[in-house]
Amino acid sequence: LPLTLFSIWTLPRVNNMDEYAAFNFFIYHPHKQALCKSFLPCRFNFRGYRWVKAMIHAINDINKRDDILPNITLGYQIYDTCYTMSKTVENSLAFLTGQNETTPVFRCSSGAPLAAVVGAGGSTLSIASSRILGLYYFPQIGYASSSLLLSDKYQFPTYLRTIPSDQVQSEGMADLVHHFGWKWIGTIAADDDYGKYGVKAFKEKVENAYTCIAFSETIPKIYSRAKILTVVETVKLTNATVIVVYSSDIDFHPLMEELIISNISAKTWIASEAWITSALIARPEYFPLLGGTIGFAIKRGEIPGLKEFLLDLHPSKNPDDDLAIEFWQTAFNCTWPNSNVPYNTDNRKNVTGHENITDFSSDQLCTGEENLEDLNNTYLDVSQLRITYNVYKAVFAVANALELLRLCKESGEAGPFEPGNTCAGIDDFEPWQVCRHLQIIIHFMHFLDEFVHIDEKGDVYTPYDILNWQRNETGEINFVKVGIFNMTGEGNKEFRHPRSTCNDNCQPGYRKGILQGKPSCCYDCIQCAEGQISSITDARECTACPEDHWSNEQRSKCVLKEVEFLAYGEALGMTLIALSIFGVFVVLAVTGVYIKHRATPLVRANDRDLSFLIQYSLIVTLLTSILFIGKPEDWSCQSRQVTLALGFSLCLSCVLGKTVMLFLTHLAKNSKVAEKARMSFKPIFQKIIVLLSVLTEVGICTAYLILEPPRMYKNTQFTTLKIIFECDEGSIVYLCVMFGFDVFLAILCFLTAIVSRKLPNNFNEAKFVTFGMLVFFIVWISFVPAYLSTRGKFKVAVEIFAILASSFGLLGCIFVPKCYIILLKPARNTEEIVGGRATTNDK
Ligand code: TCR
Repeated sequence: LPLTLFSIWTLPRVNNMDEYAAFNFFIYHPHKQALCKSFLPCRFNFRGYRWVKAMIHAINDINKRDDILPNITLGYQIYDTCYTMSKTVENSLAFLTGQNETTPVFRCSSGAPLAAVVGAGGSTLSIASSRILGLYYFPQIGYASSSLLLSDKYQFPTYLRTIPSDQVQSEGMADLVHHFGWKWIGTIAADDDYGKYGVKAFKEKVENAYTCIAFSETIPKIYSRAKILTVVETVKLTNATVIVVYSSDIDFHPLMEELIISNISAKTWIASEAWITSALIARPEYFPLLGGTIGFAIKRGEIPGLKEFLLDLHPSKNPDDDLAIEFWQTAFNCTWPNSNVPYNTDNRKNVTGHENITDFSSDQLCTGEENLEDLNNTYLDVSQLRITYNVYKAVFAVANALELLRLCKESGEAGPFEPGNTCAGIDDFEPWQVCRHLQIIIHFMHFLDEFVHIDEKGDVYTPYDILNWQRNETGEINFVKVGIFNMTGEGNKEFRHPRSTCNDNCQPGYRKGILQGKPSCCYDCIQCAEGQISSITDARECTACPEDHWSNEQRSKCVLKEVEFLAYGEALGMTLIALSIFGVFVVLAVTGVYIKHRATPLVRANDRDLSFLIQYSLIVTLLTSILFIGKPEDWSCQSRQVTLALGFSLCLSCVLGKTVMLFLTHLAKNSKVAEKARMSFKPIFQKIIVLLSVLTEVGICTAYLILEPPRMYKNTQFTTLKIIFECDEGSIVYLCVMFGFDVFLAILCFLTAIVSRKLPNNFNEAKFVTFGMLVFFIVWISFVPAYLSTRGKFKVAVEIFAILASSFGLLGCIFVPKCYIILLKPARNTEEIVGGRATTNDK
């Protein structure tokens, strides 16, 4: 009992298949040389031999035993597969035929030698036939089988073809997908060597970091509605809008029917060569679904005289031509009389179960008068000769090879066959010899106008047309050539441009966020954080804006931050300036009054010069408020606080000069010593107080400006959206000392004034100074919390407000009452009332 085929020889892996195939072509001869031995590096496989020995041993054991298979002896045959496909198939045949060597005759019934096989159609069929034909080195030329598998010359040594391998088409599809930026693609493949390997090659080419496969479905080879419906469901649910279909029209059709029923639309279909121009699919009723389909078609060709030949068909020409009769019956829906060709039943139509079986067993008999030219079907349509043209080419290739073979003998030159450079004769040749000639011819065959080149793998390479389905005015589908794919990637770019992505792209301002467990084409879009931007779609990350920039609201651009400061132009700034100028005019008015009435007792009392100085200092303080407005600069930052402090120190020291005088007067009422002191207190001393105070303040200010001066500062911390221009005060300590000195003067003023407030002389000057000081304190005490709690330009406004308020306070309390008397109550402006003694100093 022969058990199995065993391998005891193996072939080491060959890296370069081409070399291998070429080698194979030259020396293989099935009858003279065992294939196995022609492979040079054939080594004995000890492991395999151990397996063989184990089997023999097991059989021997079983034969010896009585408890199993008593009285029966097992036998065996061992075949060497050489670890090769062809040897395995051959051995299987040998095993089944019971002969040691399978010996085909390569002759047809008439005795004529067989030359070659053209076909089969589909890849799966070609593969099956090629396994056997290859075994005997029988030439085979395919015209439509485009599966990549057939390029494998190890498995299919004698297979050549006139259609390019799907490798090219898949590459073209991938290019197309990349060209349009589609990122999320669905694939549907027929369940055969064409669909599966085509899609596989497509996937390998198309998939990258940005392009993913949304789904991969297969159309069953044997009709199953349930399976088709799952495909339909997938198509319905997917958000991929581009779907690649690698299938023959016949396999695709049932799916098409279901897709139409389920009303799917808004998909872009990418058609493989097998259905792009198929009349079965390109039907107006499918247009809502398939409109706009883009697909690849092999080059079109013209076959001279084909149309006439096609028309030259009539069943009466040859009563044995069953195919012609069947054609006629189907085309004209009639029955050919006196023939046993069955009525045609179109099984395709009812496979989906949606259409009733169309039975063509028409009662009508064919008359033979039917006119072929009236027929409007694909048979007569010679406008899209693509596969047809390939068939034509294939036949020509065989004929040319045979011609070469014939010439070889007749020319008497050295032939290609070893040993001895012999030739074969046209009436006596071996298949492998035809093969060899085919190999030669096909490398440089001029066919019609075209140069056909078939490479070592038996593949031709022709450019593909890129076709687009468009509907013409009459509602028919036109295959519009929109481009060419010829591996150099040049294509036509005038397509409409549908999108196909797993999710919407991330807009600028967003970045991609990984979704756990999903393909890389499905992602989240996460908005960039504030201050960060992404300016492109589908950015991987956000970038931070430079320091003085900030992200806009969409986070797509960095924009200059808004700058904030109290500007001259704005309402608040203008109001404050107006107030300060107004104050200056009031002071000037007071000065005017004082100058005009400079000789009157009231003005002369308690040192007129000090009064003028106070007015002057008030002008200074009022005007410094203007320094606070406008865009801060180093100089304005440095001058504003210092000027203010100096202004106040001048003002307050002058007031102090006055109140010290009043204070002494007050004391003098009660003690002789004080009286003496007051008498000796010359007006010059008042000025000395002023001078000393101002000099002290100048000293502090100078130190401040030299050691740690204020500077302009762009504050970005407080808010991210704005840059606040403000002054960095430098040293807080100096600042405090500077203003502290003013406060110290103010307190002295206040104290001396409050003590002497009851003095009647000098028109209650002490009382008004007390009020003035109170106003001053209230303003500046309330200033502190207000200042600390505001930000940006309002902080500055608060300070200006305090300056203006305190200046107006002093102005109002010290000068307004006096002006009132000077101008309106001159009667009271006399020595007696003003206070004689106090005024003595002025003389
Ligand atoms: N290769 C397919 C069969 C096929 C076909 C066609 C069938 C092709 N083009 C056109 C009918 C019409 C391409 C295969 O199976 O390899």
